[in-house]
Amino acid sequence: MPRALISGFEPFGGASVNASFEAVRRLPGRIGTLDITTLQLPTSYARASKVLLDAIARVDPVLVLCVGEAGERTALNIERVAINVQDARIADNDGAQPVDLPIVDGAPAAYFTTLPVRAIHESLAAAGLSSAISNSAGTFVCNHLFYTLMQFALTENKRLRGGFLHVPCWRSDTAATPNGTPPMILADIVRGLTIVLEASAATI
Ligand code: PCA
Repeated sequence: MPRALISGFEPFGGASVNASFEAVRRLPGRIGTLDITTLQLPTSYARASKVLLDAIARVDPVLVLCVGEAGERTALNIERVAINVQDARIADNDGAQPVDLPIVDGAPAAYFTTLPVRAIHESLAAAGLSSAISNSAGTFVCNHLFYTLMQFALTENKRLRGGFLHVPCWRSDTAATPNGTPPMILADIVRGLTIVLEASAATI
């Protein structure tokens, strides 16, 4: 059975939970024909990619979906492109705050995802979920991880499909938005992940 590796992040920036891992850890062990392995990553420029690449070596997946929380976004954002920039507005969980630095010196400016962004967006919208194709994963740890994943996939493991999904903020304890309602309930974020994986598996 083909294996998929799905990662979420630990909380960062003083938050007590991270919607990405809250959703990822609720995925079933099997989705369609995919065998699912989940992983929590540190919100750390220095450590996140290493933990992911080690897990890829261990699990040997055909598909890797990394998921992160983007507090200001209200829709599921399937990311089209990762850029070779680290530029942090806040410190990561190790206290690192790089400014205007490349991720890999001399490497390409950007890599595209190898997931079918349009088909994923259309599947999410057809299921009634708020969705968008995003052309920027930012310049914080999520973009760094996404860039490292795509560089690995495109240069060292060409049968591996990879991509990144940003999900809205969700918190069980406090109101996530000024009017007190989170932009998306957790069950819908989990349903969205399942749909992203099904749409991605259809192209493998
Ligand atoms: N979101 C951050 C890093 C960890 C996460 O969940 C980001 O968008 O870069």
